[in-house]
This record gives sequence, C-alpha cells and structure tokens, in this order.
Amino acid sequence: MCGIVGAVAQRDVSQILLEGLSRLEYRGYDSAGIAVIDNGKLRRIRTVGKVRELASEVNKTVLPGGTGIAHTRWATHGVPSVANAHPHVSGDIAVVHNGIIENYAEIKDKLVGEGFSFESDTDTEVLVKLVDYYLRTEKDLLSAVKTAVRELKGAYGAAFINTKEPGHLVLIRSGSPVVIGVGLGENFVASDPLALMPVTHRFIYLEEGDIADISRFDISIWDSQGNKTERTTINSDYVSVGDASKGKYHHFMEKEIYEQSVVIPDTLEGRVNNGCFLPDSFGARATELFKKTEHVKIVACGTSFHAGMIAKSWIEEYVGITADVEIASEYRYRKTVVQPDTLFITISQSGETADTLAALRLSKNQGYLGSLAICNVPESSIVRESEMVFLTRAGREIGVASTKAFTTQLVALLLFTGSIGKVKNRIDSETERVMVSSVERIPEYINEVLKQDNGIVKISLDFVNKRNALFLGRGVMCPVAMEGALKLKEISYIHAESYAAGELKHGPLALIDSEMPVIVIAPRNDLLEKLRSNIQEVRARGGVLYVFASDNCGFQDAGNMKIISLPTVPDVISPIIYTVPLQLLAYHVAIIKGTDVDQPRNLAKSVTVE
Ligand code: HGA
Repeated sequence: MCGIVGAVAQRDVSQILLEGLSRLEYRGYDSAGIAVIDNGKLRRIRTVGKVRELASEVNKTVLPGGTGIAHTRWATHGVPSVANAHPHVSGDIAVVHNGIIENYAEIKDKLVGEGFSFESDTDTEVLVKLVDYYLRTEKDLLSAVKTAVRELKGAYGAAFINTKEPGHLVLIRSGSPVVIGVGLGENFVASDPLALMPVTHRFIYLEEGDIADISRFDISIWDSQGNKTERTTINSDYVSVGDASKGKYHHFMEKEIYEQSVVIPDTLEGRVNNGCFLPDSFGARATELFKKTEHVKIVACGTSFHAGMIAKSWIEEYVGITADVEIASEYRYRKTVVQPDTLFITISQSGETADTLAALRLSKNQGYLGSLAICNVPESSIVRESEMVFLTRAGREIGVASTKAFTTQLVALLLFTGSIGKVKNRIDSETERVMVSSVERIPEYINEVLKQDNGIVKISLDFVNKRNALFLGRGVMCPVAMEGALKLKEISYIHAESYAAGELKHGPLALIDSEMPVIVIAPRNDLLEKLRSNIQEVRARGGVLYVFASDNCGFQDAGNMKIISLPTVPDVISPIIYTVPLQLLAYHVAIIKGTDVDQPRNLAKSVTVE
C-alpha cells in the first residue's frame, strides 16, 4: 500500500525522503512524489512508476530544503498518473495521505461551492483543500488540520506541510499507521519505521485519532479528545525492521521461500519444550481463557484466511470444538451470532490489515471471551489491541506474495491447537508428544522439499502459455490448494482456481481439456484413495495432471500425468510442508513469464485500506 515519509531538519532532506521511499517499495505502489519547502516556496516532483524514476527526476535538479514530504501511491481513487500522485497541493499546503476519505464527494461539493477547483480524481485532494479552506480563518496549519479532521469519514494517515510555516509537519492518524522517528535536532515521520532506519532508531507510534505537530526540537501530540498527550518512545531494538536485502537470492520471494526452514525454529523457540506445548506462550491469561473456550471464530484476509481454514480442520479434529473462519471484509459488515464462550482470533502478517483490524475492534462489543492475534509485527495495531498475542517471528517479509509469513502462521495455529487441546484435556500426553516432535521436524522436511526445486522449474515451463489452472485437494489440503492457486494468480497472472476434488463432478469437470493444467495435492492420508478416483476422472477427460504426491503413494509419471515426489510426512504437518512446492511453482512460472515477482501489478503488501 501507499508509503509516507517526511522530515524536518536543518540539512536538505530530499535524499533522505527518496531513500525512505525506496525502503517502502516492497509494499507495492504505482507512482511516487516528493515536495519540499525551498526558501518559502513549495517544490514538487511526481512520477508514475518506480521510485528510481522519481529519483532520476529529482537528481536532474537541485531540491534544497529541510522540510519535506514524500509518498509512494497505490491508487484507490483515480488511475495511476502524475496528476493523481501525491503530494497534493492547495495554496501553500501540501499533503501525503494513506487511506480513503469516504465522504470525499460530499466535501468536494462543498469546497467547489466555496470556489475551490480540483486537479486530480483522488479522494486525497479534498483533504488538502479542506485544510486550506480552514486556514482562511484559523491561525495556523495545526489549527486548520484539527478543524478539518472533524469532518472526515474513513481512514487516514497523513502528513501536511505549509510553506508559510517551514520547519513544521502536522500529522494525523485514524485507521492507517503513522510513526514519528525521533532524531537529534531533526525529526521524521513515516508509515513504517523501516523507511527511517538510516536516520534514527527511536520511534513514537501515533494512536487512533492522534494529531501531532512536529518541528526540529519539539514533538507535540493531541489525542482523539483533543487533550495534549505523551506517547512512548521505543527503541528500534524492539521494532521489527528485519533484513531488507536479498542476499544471494534473485528475489525477496525466493529468499523468503528458502528462509522458511530457518525462521520456523524461531517461531517454535520457547513455545514447546521436552515434547510439550506451552500454553502460556499465548499470554498470561491463555490457560484460563483456553479452558473456558468452547468455540473459535477466526477472522482474516487473503493468505491469512487460508491459514485460518487449515486451523479449522486442526481445531475440530484435535480439540473437538467448533471453529468458524470468515473473511474480515465480510464479517465486519454483517450481523453475526456469537455463541457463548467463543474466542476471537485474528490472523494478519502486518497487523495493520484494515478489515481485520476493524473486525477486531467490532468484536470487542460482541460478547467474545477474549481476543488472540497471530501476527508478525510486534508493534502493530492488531497486536496492541488484542488481549493475547502470538508473534510468528517470521522476520520481515518483503515479497508481496506471502510465503514464510503463511507457514509461520500455520505453525502458530498448530501450537494453538495443541495448547488449547492440552488445557482442555482433549489431547493426551502421547498425542502431544507426537504432535510436538512432528512440528519440530518441519524445518527438516521443508529442506527436503526445497531439493525438488529443479524438478519444479521443469514443470513450470509447461505453464508459461497457459491462461488457466485448477488446483485440487481434499480435506485439510483444500485450503492448501486455495493458497497454491492464490500464489500462482498473484505473481504469474495466470487465472487459477481451487476446488475440493470431490466437487469436480459438480461443475468444474466441464473445464477439463488439454489446455487446463490440473495441480493435485496428494500426501498419503485417509483421503488418498478418494483423490485417486478424482485424478482418474480428470485423466479420462484428457486433462493434464501435475500431482504433488508423497513418495510412498505409488504414483508414476504417465503420458498426461507428471509426479512431483515429496517426502512422506506426519499428517498433522502436511499442509505446511505441501505448501512449499506450490510456492516454488508459482515463483518459477512467474520468473519464466518475466513478471515482477516481488511487486506484482495492482497488489500491495500491507493492506491498510478496506
Ligand atoms: N486514496 C488515496 C490513497 C490510497 C492508499 O492509501 N493506498 O494505499 C489515493 O487513491 O490516492
């Protein structure tokens, strides 16, 4: 999603802002822009495309000035274009904004009536014009912003500058994260601390409804009630910035696929011991709340939703309590019925996913027993607002298509299953021992799967000219198939669908022909024989099959069927292990097709708009 960077300093800040933007590139964006106050005049440069194009425009000129803002835009309102790129300007004011102003049309009408004209199709432009309008009567930028925000509906994180008040940045936060970077005689702002790591390691997170006025030597913050407030300064030692380099890999996605066997031991560290689950690793109240829990409601989006679907199978099988999984953007807008003693679980890589965060907030007044967040970012909003937290410790994930964040979420959810099963006496000590030893072997199995990389490159060649693909699985492998299809479509732009293999005959079988590759996820388990029949149904209709099968299933390559032989693994961890070859498949197809693997078109990493 969009990225914000800003600075107030004595030195010129344009290079700091550009460096900050390039550190936010991983979030996905379509255009970029910068504005600085140069001797009381606003200088603005905007480009469509990558930050390096903006940097090359900036470097053609001299852009001096100690106060500035910059932005990478991921369009929500208005096509990607120079006119729609941020910063947006009105009179002496400029703004960069993340989020959506939902009542922009209404505000625009009012401002047009007041004589304002608009140059872009964005919702953001009303923000800067509204502040400019109130500046006619208010004494300064801060007061004008405070008055303007009262009219806003929607989500925003935004930074304003005013050429008449150089040396000041005014920030607002409601629904989109904003962090202040504290420097020595200079201060910074960003939507993500990673952007500011070269200039400071001390950060202040704004809370919902906060407004801040930042100058070189002062940071003043007002809360949502308008009271002056203090927010804690935290050191970057406690901020998860992670490693932002590709190392020996060609892409972040490749690196992150390979890292899975390295980060999963971190996820496990201190959470299992001597063949036992440690329920307290979910928080001090976990044992008490888990004992009372009779139902689980999981709410998430995208890949995290698939992790939730897999967890549903585990929870119902091993704990014997019901688990519902729902997409956050649907959950938040429908009337729901909450069973007594239900635990509310959110899953989000970034902890800033707008719909999931909104669902969490909604859940607080709906009678849930408590909330648990499965998340990768310790300082995120979802973590801060949940009663119990389990950090996945995947390290920073930069590729837009989630890989290690997903498998570490699954490990977290498996530990949750084991822990709640143990607390509720639904898992005996022998089952617990077997589950824990299986979980501990995940890294070893992943390394075995990674050895298949070359074989997967070979089959990837078959997909390059395909327009569609079908992924099939049964049982707990259905959501694995969903995740495989999602990975392929996200980064290779091949339309891919997943189906429960038993559903084939109820419709999708009509699609089968030699042009439709069918990927089957076939670990050895109780459903294997049923799956064999589904494979035959596809073969009988001339379909081309790619079967990702356990090495002891007895499948063999045949004319229209290729076998990718994978290790035979304990049932309980098979969804985690069998996800990895599907990530590799998507990665290699995308590479061969030549798409932008780490920043696929139209997509963004941390989805902070609804
Ligand atoms: N609505 C604004 C900002 C979009 C955004 O925050 N994306 O992540 C626009 O369309 O410019």
